[in-house]
Amino acid sequence: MGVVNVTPDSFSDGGLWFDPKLAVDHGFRLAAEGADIVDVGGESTRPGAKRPPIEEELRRVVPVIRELAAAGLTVSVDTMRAEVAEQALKAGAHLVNDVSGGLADPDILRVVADAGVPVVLMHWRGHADHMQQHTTYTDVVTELMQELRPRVDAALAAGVDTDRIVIDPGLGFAKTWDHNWTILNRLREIVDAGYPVLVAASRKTFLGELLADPTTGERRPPAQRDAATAALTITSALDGAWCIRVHEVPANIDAVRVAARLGAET
Ligand code: PMM
Repeated sequence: MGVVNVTPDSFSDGGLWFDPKLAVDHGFRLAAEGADIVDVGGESTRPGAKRPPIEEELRRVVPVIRELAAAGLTVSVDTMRAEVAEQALKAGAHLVNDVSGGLADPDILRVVADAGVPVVLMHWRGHADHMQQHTTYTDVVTELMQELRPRVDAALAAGVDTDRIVIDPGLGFAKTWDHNWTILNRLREIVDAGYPVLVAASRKTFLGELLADPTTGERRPPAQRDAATAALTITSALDGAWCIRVHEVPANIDAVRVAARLGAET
């Protein structure tokens, strides 16, 4: 899954694809490079981010989705709002990626059920302006799974088919950097729950911190975290992830192919 952030303020590529024409071109590029799904989002979820008004989110994503879907791409909409999901699906989106797992706007699950499309339910404990105040866990993997299960149940209760549900541990969302590493180390436990798993480690801050300059201590900038992202793509694919969400496709496609070949030996 390749990421198109139609936002002025995403941590990973803030503002680069804010112009709709550039966003569309970027979506085509990601698909040409091999992304099976292009994920279009209009709300930055970086820690501390303020939410855009709904009209602004619609204005950002709907035209981009319409154009990419009309050209035959498989498009997902990265939104927490039912109305945005509904308009995105009308514009041709095929999948809803809700980082709140249906918690921010529960009506989104009805929209997904009515449309008969797949949904990504991510583990989430609150909006970006306060999520890093909710990073207390005794056992992060056990607890995130305990908190995801009711989200899956809510989706099923809304009428979403069980085979259209994808789960996501939500790296960086109400997680410390250490939590992210623990989750990635124990990804198989999440895969073992039986739902397809999406992993989105791409360019996240815990990688910038790991790769900080040893002399200055300066964090590695987001655009220089792609090799580390690809390394995690290999481990995640080997652990059984269904989808890897990334900003930069070519190295990650190669990583998936390496993992597939290694996996074929076992
Ligand atoms: N992370 C971001 C945005 N959308 N969607 C899912 N399913 N999982 C994630 O971890 C996730 C997401 C963070 O921002 P980015 O678009 O700049 O990567």
